[in-house]
Amino acid sequence: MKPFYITTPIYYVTDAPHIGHLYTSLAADIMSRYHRLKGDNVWFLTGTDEHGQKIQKKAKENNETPQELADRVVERYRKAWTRYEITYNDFIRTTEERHKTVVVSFVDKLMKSGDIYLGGYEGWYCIPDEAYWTEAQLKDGKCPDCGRPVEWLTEESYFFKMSAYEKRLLEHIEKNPGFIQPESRKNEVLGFIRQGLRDISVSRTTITWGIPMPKDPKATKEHKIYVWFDALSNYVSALGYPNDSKYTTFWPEAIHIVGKDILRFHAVYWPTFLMALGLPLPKRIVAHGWLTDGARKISKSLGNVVDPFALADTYGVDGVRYFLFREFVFGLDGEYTQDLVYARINADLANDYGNCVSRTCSMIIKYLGTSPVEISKALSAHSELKRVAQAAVAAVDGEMEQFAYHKALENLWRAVGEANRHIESNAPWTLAKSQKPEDRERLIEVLVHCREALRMVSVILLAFIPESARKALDTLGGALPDGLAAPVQFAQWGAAGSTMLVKTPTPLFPRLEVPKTK
Ligand code: ME8
Repeated sequence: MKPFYITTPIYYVTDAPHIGHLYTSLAADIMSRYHRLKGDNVWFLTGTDEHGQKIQKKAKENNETPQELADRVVERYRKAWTRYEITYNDFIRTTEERHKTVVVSFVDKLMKSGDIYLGGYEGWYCIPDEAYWTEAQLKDGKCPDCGRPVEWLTEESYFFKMSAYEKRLLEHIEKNPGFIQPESRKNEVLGFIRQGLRDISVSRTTITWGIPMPKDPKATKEHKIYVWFDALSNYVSALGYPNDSKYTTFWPEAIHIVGKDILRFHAVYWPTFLMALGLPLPKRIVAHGWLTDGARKISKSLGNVVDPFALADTYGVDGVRYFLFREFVFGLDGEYTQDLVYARINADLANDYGNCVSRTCSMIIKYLGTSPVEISKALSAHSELKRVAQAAVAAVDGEMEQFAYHKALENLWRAVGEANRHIESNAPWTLAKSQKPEDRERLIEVLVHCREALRMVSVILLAFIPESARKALDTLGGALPDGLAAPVQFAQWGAAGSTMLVKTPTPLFPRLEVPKTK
């Protein structure tokens, strides 16, 4: 079995998840499910980022400890992922011992090799404001916020020698064209590196909520490890680095899915940390765009968040899963509006797909009887629908390899559209009235082809809309047999054999009532 390792960012526990977090986690879930269908050995990691100033500050505002805040919010994430049937294999929290030990061992190693060194952070400081300013930010040599005098401050800090890895990182990106995806984002990263990498501060003396730096007699203050160094290490610590076989199996296959906001941390900081540690780099880093509202990123701080639970209540889990990956191009920003969700669900899911499954099964029951029928002959006949369905399913793998979820779905819907046309143009209800044997044969052929095309499409849809696809397959008499090594092969024409135990359909996606806007 081919190992396949996919990760989401670990989310901050400052607040409950919103539609943006959901989007990334669903992307990883769909990809995981698709690779399981292919028979790969999948490891899907998600989790939460629980240290740092943001969390410390938020906990203080709430009058709770950072750990209490983390323990409370992590449950919101877990519940949301359960609601959306997100099939992660592991959930890491950075406050867990298994993680902290690895982070400390990494820092220790880099201190010994000299890649992390003690230095000073220098800058202007406004004591009343506790704020650092650069020379350029000062106003007439004074604090730009309060106008009071500033002092030159040197704060002790540990630095990571990122500058030493600039050339190697550039070479790696150039030699491995698929390392950063999509291409446009890769160019942004290259542009950033070419401006020159500077050593970065990897410790903080001003915060208490973090992993302590290893003891160092040279340090005059207590340092906590910089939250990004801590957080990025989760992808390795969660695999049980260094001794667990999960690490050796999965790490070389790692694919990180991230939002474009945190690409630099993943495509510059993380690879240089790994180079310094002498560890292999992840295979791919795939950055997606933002879901926006009025062209502004949807985020808690902008106050325009959309709650995953409310979405599921209104549109259904599979409605949301489908919408997000059919409507938007992974990699580009996507403007979220309610109207788009209603339109997609009603047109594509209720009308095109759900209705086609329903009418096909009803007609099979009505005209062909529910007993198994001899269908091999019908299956071997040619039709445009057969051609389109086979082409659609064959194209999916290439699209998924490119993380082009929308194209995979677009292809599958071509087959669904063709099935609907096949029904309209052959009018099975007319054929059923005829007494001619060739019309009877044609009737069987038309319905068998529709059922087969829908069955094939539904096998792939198990990755996208799992519950509905399972229900559709069951109705179509094509439930996935247990124990298939690579279930995706069941999406081949004729793979379900020549019996067809179709069931009375119930609506897969009831049409949603679109609220009237004023
Ligand atoms: O950055 N559209 O956590 P975070 C699409 N802890 N995706 C969005 C989004 C939006 N409007 N808003 C958020 C952190 N996301 C760090 C990560 S990883 C080692 C540490 C998604 O809670 C997107 O994946 O701020 C983005 O990168 C992530 O949530 C940021 O989550």
